[in-house]
Amino acid sequence: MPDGVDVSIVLPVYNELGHLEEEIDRIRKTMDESDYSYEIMVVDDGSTDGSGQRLKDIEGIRLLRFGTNRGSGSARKYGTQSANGSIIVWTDVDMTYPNDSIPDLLDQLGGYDQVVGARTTEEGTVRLLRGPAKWLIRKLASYLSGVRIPDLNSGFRAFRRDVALQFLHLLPRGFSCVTTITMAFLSNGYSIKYIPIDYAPRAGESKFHWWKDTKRYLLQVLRLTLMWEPMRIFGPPAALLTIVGVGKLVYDLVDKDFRVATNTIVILGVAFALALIGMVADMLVQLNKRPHDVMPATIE
Ligand SMILES: Nc1nc2c(ncn2[C@@H]2O[C@H](COP(=O)(O)OP(=O)(O)O)[C@@H](O)[C@H]2O)c(=O)[nH]1
Ligand SMILES: [Mg+2]
Repeated sequence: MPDGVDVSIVLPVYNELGHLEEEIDRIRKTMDESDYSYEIMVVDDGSTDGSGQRLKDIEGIRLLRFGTNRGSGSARKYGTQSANGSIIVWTDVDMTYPNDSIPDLLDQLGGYDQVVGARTTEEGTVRLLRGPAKWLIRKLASYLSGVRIPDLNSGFRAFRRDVALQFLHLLPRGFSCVTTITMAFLSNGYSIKYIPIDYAPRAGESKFHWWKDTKRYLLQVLRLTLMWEPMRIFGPPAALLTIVGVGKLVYDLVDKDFRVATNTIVILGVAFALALIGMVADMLVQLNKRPHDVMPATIE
């Protein structure tokens, strides 16, 4: 495989035997027809259906195999780490994403640090439950990062490797790694462009567990916000309690003849504590800033 290719396409694989080659073939075909030089980097961790063996027989791909299963996030992380391309593409190997239009995705990257294919419909498993839960988490993430996010957990994206390397150590092992890379870029001043894509029914079985993985999504969004924008979590409740507490204090002073009620003191005390925690957290964020950020994408 050549060093210094334009694009590395990182494919996490876990039990996708039925359509593995079809996906790799259609990616190869579309990339061969494009002007981009590329490598395909497949990461299998402990597939039990023979995907790993099959991959060994496929020529012209770079293969990373782990004996222990850790999750798609871990696979994407190590794939990205060992990739040669200056641009990384992440996608699924399950026939859902329009992998035959990866060059179109790449064409959109100019002037941006990341391009994400935003799904217009939610075709996932347990759609009724997954839909509202994902909507809520997406709204929360939009508020917490201060940017509108049309699709928080799309698995179809291209981004600059040098920017992403700054955040690779933060990627969780599981599915919320796609959420993490979005929030890492947005919260650190990098740009993301969203383009609408179609999303096809999945071949084979989804590895997403609606309850376990949704819980992790939520936790990860909160964790990342605490890490980069803590005031967005502590600020609003502190402000609200201060307003309520001061209002109550004035009421006590005027109407209750200066006898300040216990609940007034409790409310003001909690407001003060929240503000203080927020400020200390914010100070930690400022102190931990990197001295040399990778510069955001410029326009020609
Ligand atoms: N290496 C590896 N890949 C995984 C693992 N879990 C899922 N994947 C792959 O990650 C991609 C996304 O998983 P998928 O089940 O489609 O999740 P969904 O799109 O959220 O339903 C697919 O290509 C899977 O084969 C894992 O534990 N290890
Ligand atoms: Mg999928």
